[in-house]
Amino acid sequence: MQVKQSSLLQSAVKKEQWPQSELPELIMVGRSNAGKSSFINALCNRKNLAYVGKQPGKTRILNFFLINKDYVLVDAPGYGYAVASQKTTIDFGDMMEEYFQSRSQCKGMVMILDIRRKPSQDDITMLEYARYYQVPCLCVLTKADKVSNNEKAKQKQIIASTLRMDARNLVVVSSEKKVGIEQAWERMEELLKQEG
Ligand SMILES: Nc1nc2c(ncn2[C@@H]2O[C@H](COP(=O)(O)OP(=O)(O)OP(=O)(O)O)[C@@H](O)[C@H]2O)c(=O)[nH]1
Ligand SMILES: [Mg+2]
Repeated sequence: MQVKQSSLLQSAVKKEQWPQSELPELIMVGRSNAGKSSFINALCNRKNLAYVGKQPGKTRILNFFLINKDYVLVDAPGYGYAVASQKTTIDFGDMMEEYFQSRSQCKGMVMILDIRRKPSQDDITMLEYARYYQVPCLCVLTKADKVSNNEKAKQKQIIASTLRMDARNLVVVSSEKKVGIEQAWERMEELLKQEG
């Protein structure tokens, strides 16, 4: 997909601030530092649209991005940040449940995972939320530039089996080297164009 225009539609700390848009929307989730913001930047061919933090766990809000006036991508806060308090973790779960429950324009969840790491319990829990609310999921394995081809294939298998997902629902990308971004858009557009 050619992204001609992308902009921050809204930064929201609470539900009342979520934009009223009726455009199809995808929520991007992943543990802190997995590479969500970098992936959104790569998708939009922008350097600094979504904030790429040097310090993990910086983004504590939902950022809604408008893409070509057609779609909305939501950058969710990274979870699993080591020093996040118990309270923050609970708030995060509440926020996601609130989002899935009430955001009927949400067409899917895109989970960003660092290809080098085994998915965490938090990743599994996020997928369970989405499955519970019948939100389709796509997994994007990023930072592919950091591993060999052998390692890529091996990690893909490990990640698919840990998450109990079909390996076909995993897309391998590098936001840094702009590899796999077009394929990721294709899969994301399939989700965005679903009826209902
Ligand atoms: N080599 C390489 N580094 C990457 C890639 N994607 C992200 N990074 C790096 O990984 C770090 C974290 O990336 P972010 O995009 O900020 O991660 P995030 O998931 O948005 O993190 P939070 O907002 O803290 O949850 C940054 O230093 C990025 O430069 C990639 O494809 N390749
Ligand atoms: Mg981020």
